[in-house]
Amino acid sequence: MIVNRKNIKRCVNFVGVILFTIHYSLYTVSCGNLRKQTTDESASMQPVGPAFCADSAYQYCQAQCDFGPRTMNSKAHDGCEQWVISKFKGFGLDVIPQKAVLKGYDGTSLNSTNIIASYRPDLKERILLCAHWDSRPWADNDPDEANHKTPVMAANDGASGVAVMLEVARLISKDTLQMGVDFICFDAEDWGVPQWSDANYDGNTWALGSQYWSANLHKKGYKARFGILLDMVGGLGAQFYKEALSVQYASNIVDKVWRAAQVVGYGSFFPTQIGTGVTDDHVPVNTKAKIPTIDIIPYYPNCEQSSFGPTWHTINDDMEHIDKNTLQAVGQTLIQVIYSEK
Ligand code: AHN
Ligand code: ZN
Repeated sequence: MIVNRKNIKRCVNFVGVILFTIHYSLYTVSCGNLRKQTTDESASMQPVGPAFCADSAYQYCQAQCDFGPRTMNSKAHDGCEQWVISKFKGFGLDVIPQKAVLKGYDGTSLNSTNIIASYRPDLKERILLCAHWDSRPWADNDPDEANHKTPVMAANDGASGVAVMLEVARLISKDTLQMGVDFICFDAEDWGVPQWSDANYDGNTWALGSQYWSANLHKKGYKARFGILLDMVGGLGAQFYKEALSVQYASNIVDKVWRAAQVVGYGSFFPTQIGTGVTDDHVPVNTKAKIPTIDIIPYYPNCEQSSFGPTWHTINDDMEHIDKNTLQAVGQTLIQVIYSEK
């Protein structure tokens, strides 16, 4: 076997999974079984809440990809929109589709829908989870230039975040939490100026859906205690270093989430070092909506293709490169954060 960096990472993941399985077998029998609950103050120091089911999240990822690339103004985009809405509604959540026609970097009109799904909309105390659901229309970072105008399947860069949110929604819908949770699927995140374009680079050409929502909240005066953005949370070999802007805007939330990852046994996926800062959906949510929000996004310090990983904006961002272990690490960490919040 050729030992390259990928293989080493696989081995590291594998050891992590074994340790996790031993640790978790104390609490769970299989996906779907509730683990021990505690009521005392030490609750957040030990695993709490249901077992996140990565098989289920993986299926939600696959289901989105089965529509094809969900690029703006496409049939696949419309089909997936209806599917995501019906899934959240099926879990008993209130869903608001927020429609807007947004302008792309070249003036193209983008028919956009932010999908907002609310668990216990009656409660004032709320947590916000978010991810983008659109696919990049161009694989402009592909090693082969011939692919630079081919749409990206976006299994990781799009579907994975929504998949993890759907699995969290499915699990919490079976409980009566004393905390509201909002799930926002932002549209039109990935229409930023392509590398092959002559247009001037402008950071504001990304994250169009979240910019719109932040300036036009779905409910007047909407507030959340904090927000967590999920971006590319299913990639093989992913590690989530602390994203630099998250540390700047909401360091206490970063600490809370990274600690939760440790408690559930996934600290190896969440190094405590700081990675790069990323222009992403959490920026307008912080600066415009004023909700302290962090970004869980991978950082590959040694990857030549991209610091977001080898498949970023390439035609290889497909289900073949999704790892259930990564989905599990992020999903269980979120469950820990949600069930620890009082
Ligand atoms: C920049 O490349 C500046 N931001 C990337 C945000 C992004 C794109 N996330 C996923 N796709
Ligand atoms: Zn992208």
